[in-house]
Amino acid sequence: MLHSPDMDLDAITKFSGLHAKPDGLILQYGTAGFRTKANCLDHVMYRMGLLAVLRSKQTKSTIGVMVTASHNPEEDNGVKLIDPLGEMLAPSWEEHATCLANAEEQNVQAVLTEICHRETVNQQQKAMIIIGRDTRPSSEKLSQSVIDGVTALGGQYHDYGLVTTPQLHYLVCCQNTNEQYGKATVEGYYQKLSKAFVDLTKQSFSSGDESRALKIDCASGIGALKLKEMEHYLPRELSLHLFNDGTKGKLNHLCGADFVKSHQKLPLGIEIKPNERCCSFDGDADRIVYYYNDTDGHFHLIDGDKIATLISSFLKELLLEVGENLKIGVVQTAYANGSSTQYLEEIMKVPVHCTKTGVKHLHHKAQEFDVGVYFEANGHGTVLFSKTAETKIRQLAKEETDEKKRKAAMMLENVIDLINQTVGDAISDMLLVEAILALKGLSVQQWDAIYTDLPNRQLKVMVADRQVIDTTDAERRAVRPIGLQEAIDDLVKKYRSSRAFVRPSGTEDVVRVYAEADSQENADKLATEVSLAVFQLAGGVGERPNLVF
Ligand code: NG1
Ligand code: ZN
Repeated sequence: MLHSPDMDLDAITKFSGLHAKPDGLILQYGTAGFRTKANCLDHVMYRMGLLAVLRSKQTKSTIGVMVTASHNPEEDNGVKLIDPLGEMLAPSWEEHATCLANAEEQNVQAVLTEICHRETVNQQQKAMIIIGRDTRPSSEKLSQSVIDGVTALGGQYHDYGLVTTPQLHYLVCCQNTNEQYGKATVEGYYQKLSKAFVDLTKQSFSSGDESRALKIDCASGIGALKLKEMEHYLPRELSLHLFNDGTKGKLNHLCGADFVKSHQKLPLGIEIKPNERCCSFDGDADRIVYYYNDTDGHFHLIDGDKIATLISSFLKELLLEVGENLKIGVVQTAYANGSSTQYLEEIMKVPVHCTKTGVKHLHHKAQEFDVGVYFEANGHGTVLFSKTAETKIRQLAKEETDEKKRKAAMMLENVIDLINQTVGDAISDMLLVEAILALKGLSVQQWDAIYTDLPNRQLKVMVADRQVIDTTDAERRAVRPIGLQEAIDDLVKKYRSSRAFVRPSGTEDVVRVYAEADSQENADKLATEVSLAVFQLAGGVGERPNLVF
C-alpha cells in the first residue's frame, strides 16, 4: 500500500475515533451531497472536512463546505462540497466522497491514501476551506465536525457561520478569482447585488412608481436572516414583508418553496390579500417560487418554468437590441410544464434543452450558450453568461455610441452583476424578477397569464429497490424494468394533452411519478395509474397507490 508521508495519520485516527461511523450505515453523495437524519451525519461531516482538504490541495484553490439539508425537514441535515469556481463538486470526487463516508473506521486512512494517489494530491500544498451552515439546530455542531476534519489534515479554514447556500458558492468563487467576481464577504455580496439592482431599476423607480410590495415566506430558514441584513442595501421603493422569518415555527414545516410547489397551495403563516405578489424561499434559500390568490380566492402558482420564461424573454429582447448575434438558450428538466416548453419554443422561438434532474446537469448544459437560462420547475435556477458574451457586453456598455444599443448593453451588464452565476439563488433570482416586473410594469397576474400551466400531479411510490428503474432520454423514458414504459405509454394514450414519466429520486428512497393532462382530475388519475404500474412492475412495498385527491 502507498504511504503519504506528510499526512498526519495519528491526528486523523485520533479525531476519527471522536466522530465514529454508526455500524452498517451506507450513504451516497447524491444530487445534493449527503442528506439524512442529522444524528447519523457526524462522521460524514468530519470526513468531508478531510476530503475538502485533499480537494483544496489538488486544485490549489479554496473549497467550500456547506452544511444544510435545504428543503428537507428540520430533523435532517446534509453536506456538500463546493468546487473552485463555485460549482458543484466534480463527479469523480463525488465517488471519493461516497467511498470515504462509507469506509469502516480502520479503513479511513487507506481510503485517504488511495484518493491522494489517484488524484495526485501534493501533500506539501496548502489547503483553505470555507464553511457555511443553515439555521437547523444541528448545523452548528455538525459544522464543528467539518472543522475537526479540516484541522486534522492541517488545512486552514474560515467559518462564515450562518449563510445561504448560494452565498457560500459566491464566496468560494470570489476567493478563487482574486475577488474579480466580487468581494469575498457577505457584505460584498449585498453590495454587488444591490448596486446592480439599483442600476437596473433606475428608470422604473425614478419615474414616480409607487412602492412595490412583495411578501416573502422564508420557510423559517436562513433566507429571513439574510434578507433582514440585506434590506438596508436595497432601495426603499422595494418593500419586502417577511413571513416565517424563523422567530417561531419549524423549518420548512407547512411552508417554503418545496411545500408550496408540491402542494400547490399557500404556506402557513402568511397573510395575503387578493392579487398580492408573494414568493417562498426554501430552507437554504437557493429556490424560489412566486404565487398569488385571485379575487375568487383561487391560488395561482408561478413556478421555476414561468420565472425562466419571464427572464429569458427579457434577456432575448435586450440581446436583440444589442445585436451582436449572442445566442440565448433555456435548459429545463422533464418536470418542466409542457406549456412552458411549448411557449418558449413556439412563441418565443428560443431553443429549449432537457437534461436529467439535478442542477449540475442543467448548469453544464447552460454553459454551451452565450446566455444560458436554466431552471427546475421547483424554482432552482439561474442565468449563465459565457466569458465571450460578458466581455462583449461590458465593452459595448462602455464604448457603444448608438444610445439604444449602449443602454441595452448596460442593462445586460446589470443583469450579469445581479444574477448569481455560481448556482440558483433565491435572493438574486427574486431581485431580477422584481426588476423585470418593475421595468415592464407587469402585475403578477399579467406575468402569470403568459401561458396557462397544464394541470399536473407529482407522486411518490415506495419500492424495495428504486435502482431497478433505469431511464433514458433525459429521464423521460424507462428502459427497465421491462414492460414499464409500455404500460406508461398505454395509460398516457387514455388522456388528452397528457405526458407521464417515472424516475428514482436522487435524494429520497422513493420513485417519483409525474403526470400532466388536460384537467386536474385526469392528471391525478394518470399519476395514480402510473404509480400503480410502478408498484406492480418495480417491486412496490407498503400500501398500493390509490386515488386520494
Ligand atoms: P430528486 O429527489 O432526485 O427528485 C430533488 C428535486 C431536484 C433537485 C434535488 C436536489 C424534484 C422533482 N426533484 O431531487 O429537482 O432540486 O432534489 O435538491 O423537484
Ligand atoms: Zn435548497
